[in-house]
Amino acid sequence: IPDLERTDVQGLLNHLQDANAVKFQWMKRRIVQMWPKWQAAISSLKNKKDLTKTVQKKVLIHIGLLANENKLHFAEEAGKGGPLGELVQWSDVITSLYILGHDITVTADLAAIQKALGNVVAKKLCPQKLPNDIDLVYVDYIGLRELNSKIGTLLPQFLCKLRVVDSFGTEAQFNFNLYKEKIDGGSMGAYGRYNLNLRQYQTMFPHSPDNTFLGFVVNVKPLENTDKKMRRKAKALVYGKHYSMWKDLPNKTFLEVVNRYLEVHATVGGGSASEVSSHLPSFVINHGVVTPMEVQKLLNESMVFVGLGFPYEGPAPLEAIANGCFFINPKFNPPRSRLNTPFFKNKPTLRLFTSQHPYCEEFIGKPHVYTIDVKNVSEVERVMKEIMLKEVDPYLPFEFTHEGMLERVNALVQHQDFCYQNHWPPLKALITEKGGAGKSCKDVCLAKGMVCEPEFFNSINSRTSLIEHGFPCNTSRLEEVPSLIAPGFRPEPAACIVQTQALMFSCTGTSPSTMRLCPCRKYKKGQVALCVDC
Ligand code: U2F
Repeated sequence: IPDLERTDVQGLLNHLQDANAVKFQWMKRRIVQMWPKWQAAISSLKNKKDLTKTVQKKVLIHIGLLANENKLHFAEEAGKGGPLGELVQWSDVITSLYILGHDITVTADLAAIQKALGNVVAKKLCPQKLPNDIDLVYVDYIGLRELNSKIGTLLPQFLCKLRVVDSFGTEAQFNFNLYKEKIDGGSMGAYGRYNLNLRQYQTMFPHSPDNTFLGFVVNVKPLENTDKKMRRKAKALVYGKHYSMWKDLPNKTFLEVVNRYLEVHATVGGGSASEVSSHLPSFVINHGVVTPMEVQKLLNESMVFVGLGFPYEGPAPLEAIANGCFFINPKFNPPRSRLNTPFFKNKPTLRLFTSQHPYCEEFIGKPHVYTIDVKNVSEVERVMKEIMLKEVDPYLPFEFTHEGMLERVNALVQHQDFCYQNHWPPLKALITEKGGAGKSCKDVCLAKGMVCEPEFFNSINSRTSLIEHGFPCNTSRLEEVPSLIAPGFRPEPAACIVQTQALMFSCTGTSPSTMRLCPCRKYKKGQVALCVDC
């Protein structure tokens, strides 16, 4: 039975202990600051859903990126312009699991996780003694690699319990360890090849339907009328909290255009004041890296939040839109990916980034988001003129609210089970669609207002199913192969393709000559990870 009466934040903070007090400092502050919102969200969810029937899970959480603080400096850099997206997500995942009443253990060093795992024998997990009372293990790629190399090869009974928190997503060809074809881009080295169910990779945004959208939450302060007036006083806030994000900008002219209309503010750190300011145009009013509360205040006073092209897919643009700003989202043409961009070179995905923030581009769009080529000064000028004449209301998709996250995490923890192959979402949600040649199932489903649901691939993976959906498979040759585009039909020479390797099912796989049969499902409005009746 879950403990659903956790009203005291101290109970959660007690779980975040480490000899190095800095490790959890930023996360603890976020948790304390958001605690009243979490409390309101769980009360609201309890009114809508009977949570007393849910099952309490024993959950181990290992934050690998903090366990390597001496090399990676995530915690130390948190207040100096270093990456915070990951700390945002970990804080929110931990808080969700705690508030939903689960029995959690949080570790951020190798010795601590070894202890938490219990029966670890001389660098190897002893199969007979595997701690079988642990239901779920949340870890990141860094932690997973470390477990594997320092503790020993992970056993199937343990692997199926993993949930790998993975910002940018992992595709089938990077996960299946016997994938034979050459993959363009960088190495496979650091990531991938774990043969997990792809839905065990849990992402920050709903960008990879093969994986699970886990998410995070966005802080909103309701706008007062006076704020709206202040906004007219016209500030722009630039998205870029480390001077390195400004240093390599090919062209800062567009900021000059913005500055013709608005005062340009920023929160940039990463070095001494003189080092930082040497990389900023002189008209930029720099506040230095500030606390999340101060970011929110600046956003409340700003009219527009301006992307520089990096960082990719962070939380900040959602915060800006939720606090009533327009977001100028730099468009990438050609799109960026592991084929042409060092940042993505070794990431386990071939996903194409058509802008700095694809979620804002695809899921939010106008009137909140302007995805434009910022090198094109006249386009920036046109957009600024348009923005100056407009008002926009704050907007936050439900899936990024505290309640939205609790609803989603609750559903995932209760229903996803990769050890006993529990089938979820239920098959009744399956809607099968035929795709045109060269189209991925992600695109085929999206074009019909749905999402690709990998859980259902198995149910449509047969000659019979291909025939039922109009492919001439009673007369064509049958190819039974491991394939990223199965099930599907290739007209020339005519062949029906059926999958023989479940780890190769892929929502994103395409071939110019093949039409795919796709497992789609509808989703709850504002909560893409869930379907209406599941
Ligand atoms: C992304 O990580 P970032 O940390 O660079 O993402 P941001 O969108 O900049 O913001 C993270 C948080 O930092 C806060 C802001 C956000 O909640 O309110 N913040 C702050 O506290 N003080 C400031 O002065 C400015 C911002 C992404 F999330 C990661 O997954 C990627 O690894 C990384 C690189 O692409 O980008």
